[in-house]
Amino acid sequence: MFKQIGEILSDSMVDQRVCIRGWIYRRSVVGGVAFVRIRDSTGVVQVVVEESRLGSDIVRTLKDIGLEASVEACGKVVKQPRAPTGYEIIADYFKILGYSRDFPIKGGEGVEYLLDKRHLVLRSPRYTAIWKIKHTILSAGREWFNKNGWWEVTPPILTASACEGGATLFPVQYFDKTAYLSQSAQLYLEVMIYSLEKVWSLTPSFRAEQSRTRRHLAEYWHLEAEAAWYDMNDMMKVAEELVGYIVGRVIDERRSELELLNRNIDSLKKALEPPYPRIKYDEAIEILQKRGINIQWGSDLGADEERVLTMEFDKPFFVTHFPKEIKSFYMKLDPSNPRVVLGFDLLAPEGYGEIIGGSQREDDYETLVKRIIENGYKVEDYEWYLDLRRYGTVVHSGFGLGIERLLMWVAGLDHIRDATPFPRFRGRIYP
Ligand code: NSS
Repeated sequence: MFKQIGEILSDSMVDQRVCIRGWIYRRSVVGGVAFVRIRDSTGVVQVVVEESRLGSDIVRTLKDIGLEASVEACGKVVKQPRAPTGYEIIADYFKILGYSRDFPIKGGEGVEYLLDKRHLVLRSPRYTAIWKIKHTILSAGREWFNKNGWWEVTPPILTASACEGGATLFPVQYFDKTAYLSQSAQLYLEVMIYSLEKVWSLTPSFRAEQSRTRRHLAEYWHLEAEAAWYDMNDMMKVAEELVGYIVGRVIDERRSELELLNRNIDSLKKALEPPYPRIKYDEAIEILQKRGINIQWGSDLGADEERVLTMEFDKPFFVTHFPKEIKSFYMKLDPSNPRVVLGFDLLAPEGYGEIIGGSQREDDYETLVKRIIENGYKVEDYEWYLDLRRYGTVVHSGFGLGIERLLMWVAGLDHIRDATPFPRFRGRIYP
């Protein structure tokens, strides 16, 4: 019966009669012959429709029809070096299933228009390649945790308190109260380690980011891990092994998609070899100052600063020991220098910057209460979280990996909106 296009693009199919179905991706009509490129989820093949075989009606229809009409076709496979994917089908049967008139994307449209037409744009081979790479990233991430003895858990999305600061919280009407969409599962994962010790989750996270940037979404997929008994270094090892494993799986399984996106695979391969370099925030500031960036100790590293730092490394690298003022309340203060926290970011090379944020958690009750107050939160909102320090506190650490950030780097995308089918930003929630 019907074959997928990917299956027929091979020498072993030459001279066989096959049937395919899909959508018209490109077409041209020269004299009495239509050259119709058809795509499905697996590839593109050229189908040759000749007036002399199939009549003039179908060729005339193909001349006028819009792109993206759905069709089915049968015919013999021939090798054709001049055809875009090396083979073509000489049709003995061709049928239009779903008409398309004046398909609204012709090339050269602006960003906002294309976002309005996102439901149609997503079909292009470029996006198809991106979704497949994302699939493999998700599958490899899950597999890494499952193979290494971690438990998957299901934290809530409707939450009562902030994890990553009040400024980016999305309030929602929750019966007669206000609740918030989760920014991170972390605080709930911290609860779960007292039951399962090593836990992970994959959930949507929400950030009401006020400005639109290349690397911020209002809704993104968050892969998070938390483990009892792990200190910061133990957790950084988890992060680098996880990332190395995911990148390895993508290179093995998604090579043709990476090639379609013109991704330099040799640069990506450098990430296959953990350990990744580690520098302290202090060194990061020194490097930036040497490179002529006007930044003082105590300032946060933004996208621009991170980009400069990534030029120093050809694989992912960690920045650690940030000033406590620029990091979250739950990060453990470094006992040897309590001005800084035992926190780490993992930055992707080639200009990409932060893909993971993590830390050892403050496990001391008194210090944590002080940190909650210092950060302007109400202690009563965190009583349940403080209970974890009252009843059998342990050393523990965790991190969160932004799936779209990782995908941006792995696939070599310029903008995070291309890393998710339906991007959400301030001012836009369509479609
Ligand atoms: O704010 S993070 O740096 N850290 C946390 O949320 C911790 N509570 C995670 C944890 O320890 N369990 O966010 C983690 C990652 C960050 O490195 C990015 O890769 C991604 O989440 N992230 C985002 N991706 C896309 N858009 C936005 N707005 C965004 N914010 C964070």
